[in-house]
Amino acid sequence: MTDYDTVSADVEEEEEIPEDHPRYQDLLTRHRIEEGVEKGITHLQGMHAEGRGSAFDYLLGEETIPTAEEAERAAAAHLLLADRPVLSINGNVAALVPGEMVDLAEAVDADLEVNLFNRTPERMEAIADHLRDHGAEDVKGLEADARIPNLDHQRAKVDEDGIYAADVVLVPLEDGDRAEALDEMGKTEIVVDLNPLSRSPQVADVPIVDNIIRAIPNVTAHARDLADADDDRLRGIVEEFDPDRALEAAEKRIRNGL
Ligand code: PTJ
Repeated sequence: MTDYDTVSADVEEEEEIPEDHPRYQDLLTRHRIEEGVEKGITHLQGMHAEGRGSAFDYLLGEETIPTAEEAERAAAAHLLLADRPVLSINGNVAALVPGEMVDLAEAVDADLEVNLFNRTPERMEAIADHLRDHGAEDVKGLEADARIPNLDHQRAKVDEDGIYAADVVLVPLEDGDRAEALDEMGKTEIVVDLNPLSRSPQVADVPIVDNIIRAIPNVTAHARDLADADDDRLRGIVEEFDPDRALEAAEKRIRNGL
């Protein structure tokens, strides 16, 4: 029998966390964020963000609800239809799902771009290196030769041939005004956020209310499943998806339980 009491904050390697622990996913997430902070990838504020996410995930039952699964399929269809899809990476995303983001970028032929709220050259480099260690060939965001209009903080800094020129952008884990500014630029936005009331999912074309640890592998699996689908079929999936219904269903699950 596993002695769960020995699974404490002093876990050094994630393999030490027993997979049959009832809070396995949460312990794994916490461990990756702590490690991200130690490596200079994740900002200390990322721990607060993770705490918020974790509370919502607890209320959602720590599972992918049916409307999130629909959103993940719609996201895959959007990314496959896109001419210039870009996946945006911040310090939490880099710590939690680096290899999974590289896999998704490969599955839908998207670029990866580092975009930070607490931007420093050291963190930009550390995250780009971390993504390269997980198989990324080209990492954008370091040039920062363009600006998102109507946004006066560090997240406005983007690559001209990356987020600035993208038609579809995946925006994970940020409750902020960038999503609105990207929306004003006419971009299609896919947002991953466990809080359906956050600003970013509220303006998204596809709000995915799910833990990023589950969401990204699911989007990749749908993209692989749809790899041979023609554009009409992909457009059908996109049109069938209703963002308001998805947000309502997630909020209902959080407020009322099952
Ligand atoms: O790396 P930087 O400098 O760009 O900073 C990134 C953080 C995350 C610190 C910054 O974007 C931030 O402060 O974010 P917020 O405003 O706390 O928003 C993060 C959102 O992500 C919240 O709505 C959380 O509920 C949600 N969230 C946190 N962890 C997860 C999550 N959603 C999905 N999966 C998660 N694991």
